[in-house]
Amino acid sequence: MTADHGFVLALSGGIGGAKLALGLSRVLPPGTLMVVANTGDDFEHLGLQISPDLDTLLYTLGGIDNPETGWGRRDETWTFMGALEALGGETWFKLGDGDLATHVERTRRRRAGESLSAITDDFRHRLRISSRLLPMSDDPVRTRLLTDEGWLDFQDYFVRRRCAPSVRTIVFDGAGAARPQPDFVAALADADLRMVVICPSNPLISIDPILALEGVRDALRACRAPVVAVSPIIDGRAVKGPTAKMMAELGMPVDAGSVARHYRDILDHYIIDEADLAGVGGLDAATTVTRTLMENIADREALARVVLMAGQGV
Ligand code: GDP
Ligand code: FO1
Repeated sequence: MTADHGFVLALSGGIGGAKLALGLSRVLPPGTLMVVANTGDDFEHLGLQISPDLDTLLYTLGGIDNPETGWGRRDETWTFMGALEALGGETWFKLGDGDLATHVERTRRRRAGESLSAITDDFRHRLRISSRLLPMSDDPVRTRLLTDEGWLDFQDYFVRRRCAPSVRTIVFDGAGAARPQPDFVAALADADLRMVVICPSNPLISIDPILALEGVRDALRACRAPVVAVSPIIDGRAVKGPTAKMMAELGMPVDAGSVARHYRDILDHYIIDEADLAGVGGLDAATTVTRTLMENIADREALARVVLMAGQGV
């Protein structure tokens, strides 16, 4: 991946990460953003291969995301789910009619032997997305959680049990054997790489699976380009989802500094919200304080610009 002014690599989970990825894609020259997505949330459901974070990024970058849920497609219809329910099928994981097409086509092409990367690349071209979008690996990695209710697969914990169980341990099954996506690895060593952005995603279940892949943490440490992270914690709370609850259950202080310490060995620059200024003393990384809540497109673009400036200043 080349461009006159180099390119930016973003590591992302789903909903929070996709907000900043969209901002970056809108302020960078076309074709100069590469987004690497967590696939630890992927699972097989109703015989279909579901990749929630990749799809959230595809729909968000493609401008067809659902602004109410953050996942799934805009203007969705639910005929399939209704018909499935009438037949007594499983309905705890909601698949809209348009979204269903993504899973059916992905599953067909995976069974025909295509890699997840190749399918994702084709999908993003068809959605006219100029940024590259890669799964962190083409090999299966499955996030599982040890909770007070025993071991749970990720979507059983997240969607079926609505993150209610208390988390004791998180594992990424397969991460030790999974090969990081080759273009991702090459990007980390590319002289044209301007910076790595860790999006404001859940560090424990969205970013850690990417960092758990063989060689990724070392490559980030060795990488000449600066690593800039944005805090997913604002005013000591998560904007959405279980990040704060999980941090507390795993014994981490629930504040923005705690996330920076989690990335301590790879982080050059940390971006925190104005509301968290008091809680981030003593960090090794340079710090920028700004508004980090992304409520609209202008917020996403403004934060993206701050991130890019921070990366230049390291
Ligand atoms: P998931 O995979 O769908 O759970 O999404 P991510 O892991 O990518 O993002 C979840 C995180 O995004 C949560 O910790 C939220 O606090 C964070 N988040 C969501 N919206 C915003 C926002 O506007 N600003 C910041 N700074 N964080 C956000
Ligand atoms: N999240 C939910 O909370 N409930 C759902 O019914 C649900 C369905 C769903 C369907 C497709 C898809 O790509 C994502 C979906 N999500 C749903 C999001 C969830 O799977 C994500 O893993 C989490 O948001 C964490 O990334």
